[in-house]
Amino acid sequence: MHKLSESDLVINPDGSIYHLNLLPEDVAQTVITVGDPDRVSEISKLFDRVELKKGKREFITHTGYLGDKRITVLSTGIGTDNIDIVFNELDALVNIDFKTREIKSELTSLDIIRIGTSGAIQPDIDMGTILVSSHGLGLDTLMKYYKQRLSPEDQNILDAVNQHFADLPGIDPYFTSGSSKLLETIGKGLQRGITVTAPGFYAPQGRVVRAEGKVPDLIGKLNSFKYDGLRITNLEMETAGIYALASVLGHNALSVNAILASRVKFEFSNDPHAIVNKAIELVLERL
Ligand code: R1P
Repeated sequence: MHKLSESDLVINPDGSIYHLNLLPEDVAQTVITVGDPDRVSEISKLFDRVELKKGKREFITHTGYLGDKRITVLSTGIGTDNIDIVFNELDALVNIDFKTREIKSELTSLDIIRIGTSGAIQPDIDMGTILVSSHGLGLDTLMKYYKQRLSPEDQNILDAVNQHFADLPGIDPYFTSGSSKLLETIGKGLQRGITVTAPGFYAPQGRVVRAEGKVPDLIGKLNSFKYDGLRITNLEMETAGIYALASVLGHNALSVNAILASRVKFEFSNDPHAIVNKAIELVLERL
């Protein structure tokens, strides 16, 4: 069996994984990820019992129980560079034996649900909508570094995206479906669509403040894509990385988006907390 080196898998002197600062027994089979570290306690305060609170940098973790169900809620911070760390370390915590540094013979699939904020890019999607990502389309470069195997259907959709994006030089997206199991349970009856994951918040999402963007009409380009009833519905900064790495590592992932803004009507909610709380309550009820 291959033994992972001390520099490939960094374990702290207390036996915890390098960035997340967690021990293998700290992680539940159901994991909720959020971008904002303050959102962790907004979720765990709804648990019946919290058994553990740990953290390091932007990675705050609370594990507890909702009834009999053990749940871990963990903040990732912003962006797919953080998703790279969180997903590799979560996977290591459940699928690598930290004593022998070998991959376990029986692998665990976690159920991982992102609850995050997002902006709509279709005019019929109102602020306050809770939308699940049927797929993630990544405009960042994370998946340039991992081998990904796409289903034939996902490959067809990605081919159509590439054709649609042919006049956007330098943008070479990756594409992954969400977990069909979680879409049918937690995502049941909710609005769905392809979520675009951007490598930034301003020009990479078509915003203009002072620095001039160089992709003309990015939002128009994204919201005019159509494939067999599918369309791009919203923009944020983690979903595609979550879906792609979950699929590479064999975990089930779903992204639940609290729509705080309309990027086509140029509106931003005056009560973002209420929308995020609605998404949290909906997910916890369905777990
Ligand atoms: C940008 O403001 C952040 O908000 C969204 C984006 O994906 C990005 O992380 O998600 P969170 O509310 O989960 O942080």
